[in-house]
Amino acid sequence: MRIGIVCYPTFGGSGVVATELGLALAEKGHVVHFITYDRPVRLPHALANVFYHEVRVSDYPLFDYQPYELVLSSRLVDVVKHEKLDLLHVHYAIPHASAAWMAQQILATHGVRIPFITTLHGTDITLVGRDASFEPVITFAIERSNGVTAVSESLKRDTYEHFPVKRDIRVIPNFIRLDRYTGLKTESLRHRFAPNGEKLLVHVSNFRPVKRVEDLVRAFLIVRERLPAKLLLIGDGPDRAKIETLCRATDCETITFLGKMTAPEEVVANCDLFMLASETESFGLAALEAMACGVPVVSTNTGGTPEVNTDGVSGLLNAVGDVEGMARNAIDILSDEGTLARYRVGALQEAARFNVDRVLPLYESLYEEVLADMNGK
Ligand code: GMT
Repeated sequence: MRIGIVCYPTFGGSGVVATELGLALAEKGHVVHFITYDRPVRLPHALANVFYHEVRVSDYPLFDYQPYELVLSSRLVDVVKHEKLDLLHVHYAIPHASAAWMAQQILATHGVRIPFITTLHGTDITLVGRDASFEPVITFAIERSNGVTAVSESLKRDTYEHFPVKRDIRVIPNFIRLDRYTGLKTESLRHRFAPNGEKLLVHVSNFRPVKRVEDLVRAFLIVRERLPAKLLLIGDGPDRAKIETLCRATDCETITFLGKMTAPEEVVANCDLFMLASETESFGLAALEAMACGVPVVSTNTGGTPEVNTDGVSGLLNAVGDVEGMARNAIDILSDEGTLARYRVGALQEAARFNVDRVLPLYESLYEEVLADMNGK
């Protein structure tokens, strides 16, 4: 099959999943064309069956806002026609689903029929999408997509709750390639960050308000009172300066900011516990990546997170904002080596539910169904 993938090329989970999906499809012999405004951060160069098309928006002085969606639609028309694509798969509804619909309509006038699938990732529905100014377009684009998937049961429920959508939405969870997360332990990294055998806690995110990074830092400060521990913060975003100020005021010795990383798992795999304090999280890919490294997770119990982090097996869950509870759970896991070892095994075992070999066929079947529908079979 010849597939076009549209996604955000940044560090966000939706772009990571879209990239990994494209790579896995290419490995199985499909031809994959990424159509994005920048090269996806996790997309390696020069791979068989993988192509990249940049969507370049010119900076005309007339526009206060550049018409990205129109340029994307035009690029999709061009790539679909010239690369003879069979199907488009767009990740994140805004504005990719409506851009794909427009491209589909234009292509029809050229005698080209192509279906598009929209994967809803989370904030396109739960945060950005709930903005009333987007609602009519998102509802329309979801209804007109030839297939729609959501990354968790929770996100599927949220979509029906917040949008007047009637159509079927299929849950296909995010996935990881388990083999990519093995063999990443290095003594040198532990020695660098925890030279005296401290427990290493870690968090990865885009430091947006929805991640409530302050909660997990405050939980860590309680943990540190009870056992020798360090906290590594990976990623960057709008709340980083605020969190840095908090850390400087309380403790700069045990908290380290590592900034954005293209392969955070190289650090995460050497840690003892992953912390996620999000207000809402449709899935929690960063938590799944930690579990795939055999690192247990203390997270909030919001959105789709409980579908990923199984309470009492791969980690422990708390209500949003329950800082003391998060600290208590972290201490429970970390203060006994037997308990930590049990959670490590549990994390790996639960991560295996989301291995690529289980999830990729779900996308491939959907592609086949959608193509058969379009061809009237
Ligand atoms: O978490 C973000 O703010 C980024 C966003 C994205 O589009 O990359 O993440 C969403 O999609 C991820 C991949 O499906 C999910 O793992 C995240 O849980 C989801 N984020 C939220 O729901 C807040």
